Amino acid sequence: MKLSLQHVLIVILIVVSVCPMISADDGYNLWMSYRKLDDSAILKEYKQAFSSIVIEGDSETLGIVREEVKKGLEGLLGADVPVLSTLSKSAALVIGTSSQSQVIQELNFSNELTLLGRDGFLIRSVKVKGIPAIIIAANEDVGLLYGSFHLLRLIQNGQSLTDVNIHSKPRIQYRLLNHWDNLDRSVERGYAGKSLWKWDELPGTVDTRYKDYARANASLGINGTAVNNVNANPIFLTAKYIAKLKVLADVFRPYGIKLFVSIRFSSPLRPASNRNSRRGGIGSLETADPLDPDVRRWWKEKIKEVYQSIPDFGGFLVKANSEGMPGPQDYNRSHAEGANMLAEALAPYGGIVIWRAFVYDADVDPDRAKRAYMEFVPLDGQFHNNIFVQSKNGPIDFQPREPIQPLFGAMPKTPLMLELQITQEYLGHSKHLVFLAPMWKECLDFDTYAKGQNSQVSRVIDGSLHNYPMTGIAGVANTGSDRNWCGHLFAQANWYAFGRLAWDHNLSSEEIAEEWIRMTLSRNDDVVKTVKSMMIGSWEACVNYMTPLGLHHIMQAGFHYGPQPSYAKSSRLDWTSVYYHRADSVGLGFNRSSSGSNATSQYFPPWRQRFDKIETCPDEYLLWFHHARWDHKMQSGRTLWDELCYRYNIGVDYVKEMRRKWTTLEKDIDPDRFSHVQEKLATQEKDAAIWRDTCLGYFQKFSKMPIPEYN
Ligand code: GCV
Repeated sequence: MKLSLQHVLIVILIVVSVCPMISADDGYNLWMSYRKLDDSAILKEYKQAFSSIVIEGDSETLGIVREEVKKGLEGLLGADVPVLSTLSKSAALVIGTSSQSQVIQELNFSNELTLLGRDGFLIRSVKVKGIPAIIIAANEDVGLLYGSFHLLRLIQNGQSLTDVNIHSKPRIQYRLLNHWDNLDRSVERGYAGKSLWKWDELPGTVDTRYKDYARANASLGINGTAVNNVNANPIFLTAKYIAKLKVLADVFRPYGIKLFVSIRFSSPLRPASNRNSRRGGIGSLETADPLDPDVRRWWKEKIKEVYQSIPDFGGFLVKANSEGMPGPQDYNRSHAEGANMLAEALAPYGGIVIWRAFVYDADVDPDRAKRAYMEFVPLDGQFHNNIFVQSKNGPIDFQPREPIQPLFGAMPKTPLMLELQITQEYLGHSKHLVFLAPMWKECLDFDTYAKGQNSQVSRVIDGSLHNYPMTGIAGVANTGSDRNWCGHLFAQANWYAFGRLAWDHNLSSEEIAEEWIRMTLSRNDDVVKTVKSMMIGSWEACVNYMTPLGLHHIMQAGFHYGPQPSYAKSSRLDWTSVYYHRADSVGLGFNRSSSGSNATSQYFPPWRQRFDKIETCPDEYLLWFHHARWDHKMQSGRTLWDELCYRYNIGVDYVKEMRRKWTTLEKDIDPDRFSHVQEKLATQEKDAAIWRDTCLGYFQKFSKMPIPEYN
């Protein structure tokens, strides 16, 4: 069939006009949809300020900057904004480093720039030969990239740029995502579809999504990613896979992102006969003993091979002697000896080791919460200086609420990297709306008292407390191949919040939520207010309907979604629920005080005493540290039993209220995203009630008390 030019034009017109409608609201663009601003006064200000963009210099990163700023400004202003290489006569946005841009050089910001390091940037309104300009200046191109995203964020949030003067640099050096992605594209604890990485297509086919992923991370300042599961398959270090990793590293590089790999400690060994085994390797050695010369040689050669393909390779993430993974203790060597062997081999290339402290060997202590501290604190000072010990925020395992892991503050000679979980393994997967910034802030702001008052966890991990030679934070990613990346639209806010806090842990949850809402959903003040009010209390609500008052680890075995407080039979006692809640006719909770496991002694005073005494222990952690009587008087004046019932109920009520609030936004949110969230909230409400009813029904068998009327 022959098509006339007219037909072709009609088809093109239809496609062009329909496509944006389909793709505009599917969540793919995350917080970077750059919808046109509607406030006419601010629009006028921006239009005047940005009649053109001037970028001097050339590099792959600058190419990205050019494209992003043009796309962003044109979308937001709804006008053409030309990119020029020199300043014309009208106001412009000028972007450059002093080494590549004459305008920036002449402005002579060198003193200020030296304070901003490799990643920092300056955004300032100035006059260049009488012409008003807003400049983004940095020492490196990647700083310009971060600065450009920041400027676009300010504009998306409608902030006035008159007399703008911003200096920004990250408080933490390594800001990483950790993917628990497997070779077969399944994602351990992933709830957003398959893994983004298409290993069977690489290195030949490069999915365009890799770039979009890198762009999203760069927009937040995330500068590294460990692409595979910590329950690592050693195959990632074979030549075949190094070639695939190289392609990813090449895509990520201009976005300022370094590639890291999770390794299996036993990689030098022969492959295991059972493919599903967590032991075995890809080599031909009989041992993986870190002090064995052949083993050390094996790693040196392997690391050399990696760096030949990926010269800026970040390093290794290691889960060793944990949950069946091999490690140095298999050869009677310490974690430090194992980590040091790898660190020595990586050091000549500038690579680092991230050694996880997520260990809970039952032989160390009967209380799981104490084990990591007991294994790692004695090793402080024994790790090479290119090693991080990476620890989860709490002593157990990313539970809805945990007190902080007492390692923070207790290892002054070892850089500790904080590991947070963005994916909602224990917080309702991608079915529940739970904004995690308040949880992470609670951890970051917690004062450990390691060196007296003002020894917050944030100061441990940003290095200011102990002068660490390097600093880091990692988030277990919640991304997948779902069109909207994270499964739940609101789970995007957790990726966003992680990145923003990694850059600046002083930001408040409210600020972060507000930015995200304005950039993603709506700039209407009433909508912003309503959505923010839903998000801010959603974590506390989830704690209430799942594990209030310090309860923990009472979820469905394996799947980790619904409740299963009755779970009592497992190959390991510390995988059951009854081990943790210890409900009996007297009361509820795990006695970790000095009359119990004495985990309270791992904290610095005054927390040690405060947690230890039931009278002074905060209600939030009561059942974490104490076996409290059912009639124990809580701070509210209620008995423990009544308070438990109350908390479960207010948790569920919060979800009901979120659902009601969301319904009021029907006319303000596009239909696709509106109904997507509405359906999720309905599921959340139903499942929150299941949590409440199951847990209260179960605990009532012990308390033998009536469930009070609740309004
Ligand atoms: C990657 C918990 C999770 C596991 C995870 C482990 C870890 O046990 O349930 O899926 O394994 O933590 O952090 O290593």
